[in-house]
Amino acid sequence: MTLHFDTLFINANLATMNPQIVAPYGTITDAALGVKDGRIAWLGRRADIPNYEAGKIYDCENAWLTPGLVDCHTHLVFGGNRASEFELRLQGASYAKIAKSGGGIVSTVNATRKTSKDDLYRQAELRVCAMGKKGVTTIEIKSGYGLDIETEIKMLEVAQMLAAKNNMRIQKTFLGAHALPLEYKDRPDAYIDLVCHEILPEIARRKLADAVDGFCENIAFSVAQIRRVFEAAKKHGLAIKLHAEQLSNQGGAKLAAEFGALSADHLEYIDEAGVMAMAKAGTIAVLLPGAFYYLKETQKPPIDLFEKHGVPMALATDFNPGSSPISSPRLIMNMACTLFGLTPEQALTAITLNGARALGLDGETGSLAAGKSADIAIWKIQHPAELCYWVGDDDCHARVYQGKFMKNMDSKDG
Ligand code: DI6
Ligand code: FE
Repeated sequence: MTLHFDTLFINANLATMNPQIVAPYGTITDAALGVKDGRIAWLGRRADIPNYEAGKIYDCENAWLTPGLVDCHTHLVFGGNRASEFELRLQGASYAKIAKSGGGIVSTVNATRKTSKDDLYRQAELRVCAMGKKGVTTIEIKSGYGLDIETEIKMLEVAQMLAAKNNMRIQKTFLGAHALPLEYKDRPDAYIDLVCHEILPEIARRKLADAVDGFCENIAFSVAQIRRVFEAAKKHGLAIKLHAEQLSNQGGAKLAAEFGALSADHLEYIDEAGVMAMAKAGTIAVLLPGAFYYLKETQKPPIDLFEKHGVPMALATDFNPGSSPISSPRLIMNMACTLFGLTPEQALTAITLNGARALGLDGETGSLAAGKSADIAIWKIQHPAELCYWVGDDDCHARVYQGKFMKNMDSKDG
């Protein structure tokens, strides 16, 4: 039998992140990987390759191939920026205090409402391109800086346009319950009505979202209010995610688990009962050390409890203009190790396989395995731990998305 490949990568080291391969990182050294019709058709030791014909052969010169990185939690479509709030926070104002005095998320809502769709697109496209250079092949983008029907739709349409044009898989999440817009001041339940009865159904009708998210926090929405949003999401067949226990323990993670959420995110203040509920429901813990660092938080998420109860951990940038203006997944991996105590192998698993699980995409991407989409990042390193070790110089050498090869133009090597 002869295998036919469009492209065969040779002289590669594979960090497959496939849990069925027992070596650390699911490593296969002296490997080859064949791609056909955008999917991984074969991978293994080069010596074991069967008869094949290949349209192209790419010599990796001993580079490491990892799954394309999955950034499973971002807010990267937004207008304006919040550098002035950064200055205020450096002078001692807290994130919660700024939010309560009308700044924070609501100030980005004002800017996003005012920004045209084309301008939002242009700004977001630069961010997506920068992430592509850093080895990302899948990005989740949330709405939530509109908080009215027009702007929520505008944001999700921008996310959709980004997907079509940028060789990037984009998952869209509707985050209507992110903050209370000024026009609903002191009427949170009326705003939740608007989300559940008008905005969410219209977004579902237009197929603009894969999932629904909310911000369950004392500066945002209560468990009872988020419950109503989740009920509406269920009714429209949308997956569920939640910003939970970021600044206090509200019991959001338990609620998310009750609704079979794909993920609960942040989780600094989660307790053991919340972790156990997530374990039972198969809900992924998405850790966001960028926001923890940027807000100078001190309470860390309970990594030991996630490990004890077998809750898989994912990692993401949380790229947003307020609490995490950070577009580097590798900086986030470093922070996960230095601040939260993950091992480099856990960090890479978290931003590949478990990131895909947090989006319900692990059948499609997140590890190097035959049958999955050929989403690959190619790195000129000697060992995968270097992905967490170096800080600052974090571009990949080349990237493959659905079998399409893209070399980083400013890559220093050959
Ligand atoms: N938590 C976050 O980390 C982002 N949203 C949220 O609910 C921050 C959003 C922002 O500050 O603009
Ligand atoms: Fe967030």
